Amino acid sequence: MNLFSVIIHCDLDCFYAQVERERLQLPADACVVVVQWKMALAVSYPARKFGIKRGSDIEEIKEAAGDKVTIVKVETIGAGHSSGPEAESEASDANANANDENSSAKEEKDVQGREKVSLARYRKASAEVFAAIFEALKSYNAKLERASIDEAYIDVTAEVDRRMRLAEETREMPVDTVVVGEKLDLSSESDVRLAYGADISAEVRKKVFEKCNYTMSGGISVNKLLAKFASAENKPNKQTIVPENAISDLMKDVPLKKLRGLGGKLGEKVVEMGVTTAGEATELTLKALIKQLGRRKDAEFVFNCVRGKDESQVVERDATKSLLAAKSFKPERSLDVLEKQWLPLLAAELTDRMKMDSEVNKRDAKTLTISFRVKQAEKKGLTQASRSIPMPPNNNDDWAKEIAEAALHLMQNVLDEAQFRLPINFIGLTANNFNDRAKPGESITNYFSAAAQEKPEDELTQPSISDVSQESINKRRRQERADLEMARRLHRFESTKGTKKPPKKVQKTEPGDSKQTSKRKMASRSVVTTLDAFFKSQPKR
Ligand code: TTP
Ligand code: CA
Ligand code: CA
Repeated sequence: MNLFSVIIHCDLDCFYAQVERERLQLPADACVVVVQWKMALAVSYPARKFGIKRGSDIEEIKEAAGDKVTIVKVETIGAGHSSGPEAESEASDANANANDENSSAKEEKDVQGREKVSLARYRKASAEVFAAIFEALKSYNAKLERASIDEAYIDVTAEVDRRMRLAEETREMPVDTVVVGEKLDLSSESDVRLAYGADISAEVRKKVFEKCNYTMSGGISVNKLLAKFASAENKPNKQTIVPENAISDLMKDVPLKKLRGLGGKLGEKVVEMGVTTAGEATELTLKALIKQLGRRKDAEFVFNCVRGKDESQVVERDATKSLLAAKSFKPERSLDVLEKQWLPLLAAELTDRMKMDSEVNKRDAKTLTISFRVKQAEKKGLTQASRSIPMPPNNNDDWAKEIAEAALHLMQNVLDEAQFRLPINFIGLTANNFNDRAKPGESITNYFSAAAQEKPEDELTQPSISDVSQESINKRRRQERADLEMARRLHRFESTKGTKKPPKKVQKTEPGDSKQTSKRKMASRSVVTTLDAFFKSQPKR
């Protein structure tokens, strides 16, 4: 294992809930729950004290916290109205909006049938966060990989090298830093490097807080796997170091499903072998793992992962590889309904996002893919089908219409094939295979774009279908135009970045607002270490 790498993983705390708290100008300690179709998606940390979790039902939420909690519905687009920022759901109405006793289950179902969720608000917030992260890192030689809408890996190895060479300052560990294990081993170069990493992590988190008022948690370790694990250890608004000497102790009790890559089917297959923690899994031989998992590659991945080993690199990845507009709905037997209602809505959403993406990321999608779940004639259940064509050019106002028509045509072709037929209960329109117009060095601006590789936004829903109004599409467009303007402003701001030298004296950093800092005690196995004297005596490299 390369113990000289320093990797930071940062992840926003209760991201959508923080976005809504800021939008509604609520205090830092507000209990905010963001719900989608009556189920909690994001829960602020104060609200979690009432036992509210992701997945909690809206009735449970009200029962647990009554009027102490602000429930905000995820914005939707579709028929009749938009619950977007320009609609009525502003601060004072936010509670009424979701707490309205008259909104019966049936009405909710109807809304699901007409509308789809829109993550535009959170994408925009994500762009602002990444702009702040860039600002914090701009004069450093750091690699950044955007891992999702609210998290990133940063390889700061080179910057740590530089700081170690310059180390003259007296410094302390950032205040909100937790070290897993006894303490940092000050005679180990790897640990010293992590301490420098903790400084950088604190700087990044502080910048995000100053610019966006969002708290973010950080993990600092020698690889991505451990950094990701660490960032989740002491949420919210803390950063956690996993030093080398703590790895084996740490892995002993870690549930397999908490490790990156083992949360899903692969992890389940390992659990089938009678182990539940990473420590237990270290007893499994590579041979046994190959036998159980089939592929040597998977077995090796698991073998290393449970030992805290991860060779994967931070890949400088900026913009998302594809843009997706998707909707799940009640199985639909009429192509007419799909043609009139869902395709225009999805095509409008996709073209709006492509226009914004084109401006910000200086690229154009070459391929349009339509994917949908369709019935297989011979078998029970639905199966995924997808077809791609060259993206229709954006040369007139009917771009969305052309895309909807092209998608319909592709869908008809599939339905003409003997093995497929209606119904369909999911449609996704994807723009991918981008043609890059950016000049070298411009890729930094890519971060102002939408979220990373996206999943269908409302896969879990089973609504029915009715009319889609042009008005709500127009409203959505107005909002996207405002978003685009914001992205442009951010772009202008970023393009003026200078080559400021880093400050000589590293300040003690205090990211975040103490009001919002968790009162939760640090884990008993963790201590905060002062490195004052140590850094003074470090040999120069
Ligand atoms: P997470 O980072 O998983 O969670 P979180 O930010 O809400 O909370 P934490 O402090 O524990 O990190 O997800 C980021 C956002 O993505 C979250 O606010 C809501 C959204 N999300 C979904 O919409 N569906 C999901 O299944 C998950 C996991 C997240
Ligand atoms: Ca998060
Ligand atoms: Ca996350």
